[in-house]
Amino acid sequence: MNVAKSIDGKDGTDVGVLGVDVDGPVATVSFRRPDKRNAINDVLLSELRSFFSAPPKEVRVVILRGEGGHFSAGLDLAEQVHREPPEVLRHSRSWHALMDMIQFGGLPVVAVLQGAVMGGGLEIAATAHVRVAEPTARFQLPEGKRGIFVGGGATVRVGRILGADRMTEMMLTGRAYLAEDAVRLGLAHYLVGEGEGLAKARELALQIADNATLVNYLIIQSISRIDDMSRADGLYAESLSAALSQTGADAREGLAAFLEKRKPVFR
Ligand code: 1HE
Repeated sequence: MNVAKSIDGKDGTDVGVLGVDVDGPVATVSFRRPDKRNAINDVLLSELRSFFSAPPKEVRVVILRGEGGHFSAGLDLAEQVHREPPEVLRHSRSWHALMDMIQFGGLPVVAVLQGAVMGGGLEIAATAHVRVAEPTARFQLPEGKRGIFVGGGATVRVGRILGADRMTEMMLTGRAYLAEDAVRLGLAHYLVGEGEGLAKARELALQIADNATLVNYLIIQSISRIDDMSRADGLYAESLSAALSQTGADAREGLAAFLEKRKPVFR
């Protein structure tokens, strides 16, 4: 099923700037504003929200990518007009809600990172559970250079990947991390050759889709949430997740398949 839409509406405004292509259990979701380096405007935000709030039932894994050689150059600066503090607060909180929806919506997300992975683009990339970088990828938080602070979740997500110290330096100097450094620092998990990102993402997505959906759900929810907990609470939450996963049909199938030397088939 391909429900991708065209980029320009009749009135000249952007509509349909998110392509969605469902192939088996994998949905490939593409930012489609290549002329604007996939800068995130309100239409794109709203289409992302629509997709992640009700993904097609058959989808078990999502691939997130940008068209035209860039993941995303971040917030659409052309849309930024002067706003009063309460409006900025609401705007930032709406990004947070969407980023949480992507990270904790229940579907594993694999991101293909090429070209600009900047500002809000890096904030979106950091919600993905698996990140594949091509050699062209440049990871940057240029907000400091634009006279603003981050507002789409970078302090929590990028800050926890890099550590507060590195993120502070990254924002103060506006430096870009290239793909090799990004893998070393954890901003990406895989480095592949130019043009190989989507194929690698698909290979990983299909592997992930083979897992039991409950186990994928627990991996996505529990590990990150336990990271926010005290040691004692984290261990208790781990036991609850184990209790949920080890008592159902998936566990019986996984165990039986191992003993029978075959590939498990999960629901
Ligand atoms: C944009 C944007 C954008 C490109 N908003 N229009 N993000 C940034 O500060 C990054 C700003 N962008 C750049 O630094 C460069 O565009 C790139 C390094 C990404 C790419 O450079 P290049 O030479 O390939 O392209 P270009 O000629 O700079 O840009 C092509 C077009 O895309 C041009 O439009 P045109 O109509 O003149 O052709 C650019 O204006 C447009 N474009 N990036 C709007 N970001 C939740 S808070 C998050 C806060 C942030 O994300 S702040 C960081 C914003």
